[in-house]
Amino acid sequence: MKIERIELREIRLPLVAPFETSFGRTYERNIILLKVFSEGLHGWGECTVGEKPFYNHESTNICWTLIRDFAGPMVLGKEINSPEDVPQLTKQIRGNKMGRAAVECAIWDLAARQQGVPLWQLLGGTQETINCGVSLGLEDSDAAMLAKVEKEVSAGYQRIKIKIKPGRDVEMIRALRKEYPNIVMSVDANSAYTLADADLLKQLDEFNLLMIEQPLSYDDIIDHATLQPQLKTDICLDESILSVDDARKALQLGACRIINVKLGRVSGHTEARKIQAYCHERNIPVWCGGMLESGIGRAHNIHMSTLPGFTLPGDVSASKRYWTEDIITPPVEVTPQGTIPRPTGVGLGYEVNEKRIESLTVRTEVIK
Ligand code: OSB
Ligand code: MG
Repeated sequence: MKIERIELREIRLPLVAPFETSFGRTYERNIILLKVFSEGLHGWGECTVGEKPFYNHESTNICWTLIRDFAGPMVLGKEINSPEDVPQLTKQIRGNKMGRAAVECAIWDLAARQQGVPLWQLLGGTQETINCGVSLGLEDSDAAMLAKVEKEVSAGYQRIKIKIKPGRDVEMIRALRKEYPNIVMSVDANSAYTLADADLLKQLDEFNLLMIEQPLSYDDIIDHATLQPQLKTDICLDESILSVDDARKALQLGACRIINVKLGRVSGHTEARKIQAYCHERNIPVWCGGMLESGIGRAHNIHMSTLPGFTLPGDVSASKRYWTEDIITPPVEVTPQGTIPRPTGVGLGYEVNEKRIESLTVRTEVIK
């Protein structure tokens, strides 16, 4: 196939509730969507970048420029035999993986539509349902955190992840564990600590957590390798893992025992599959992280999560937790068992609500 045209658009989508991590609070999303065209068919991608460069170095505006001026033009008009060729076409770009991933993911959807199969099938997915957890943003009081835990446990989610930051960590988790001693619980620090906090982090061991996600710097592997042997709790790396090479190095050094896979962070489905394969061969559990995606990014996450080895519950949860109305129909729904069945339709397997997208659009650009 040859990509004939790429429609870029930015939509503004308010969250149903603010989402707070150690790096800040998000009230509404500004999301870049891509529609790629070839031979009368199209595919959809979503750029999973944040509005501000606080999770990683990328931002919505940075990615807009990156896709428009570089990643988009690099794939236009090129002979693409498989979506796995795309990383090769954009590899001259250093970093900026979320921008590159958005283009690659849209081409995966297009390729699945061309072949008339669901995306999970093209990716090699084997699981009929995926396991779902939730990621709970910080609230000022423990009572408010408890109310959120209560709601999601009753909804059936298999794992509850709590955001932590200095000052909102050990005592908050103690309060939550007191009420919920037996649920599967994890914490995510989004790089809010340093090795000087090792003693504090060790105190989390008493709460029988499934994992502690990214305690130390967003670009670190070495210090995590110093920390992991001091903890009983498994460390899971998120921010630090940008490629299968990073995953290999982190595991070789003993910096973590679990890996969170995010399509944007690792530059798309091709690299995500390499990480999944590397970990699966070694019995290292992986799970799919989330970036407050709209329905298109969420659907890509669901397809990826059907791959073997995605056994731990991911951060892929129901659309209604984020949006009053999603941009896909039907919205993503989670069963009372905390699972999402894999879609049966061609490509992403959800209908994209273009009318709604149009009404949310704040800018557009066509690359051809
Ligand atoms: O670290 O997993 C993270 C959201 C934005 C940036 C980073 C992270 C998150 C989440 C939310 O935890 C996951 C989701 O519900 O989409
Ligand atoms: Mg994380």
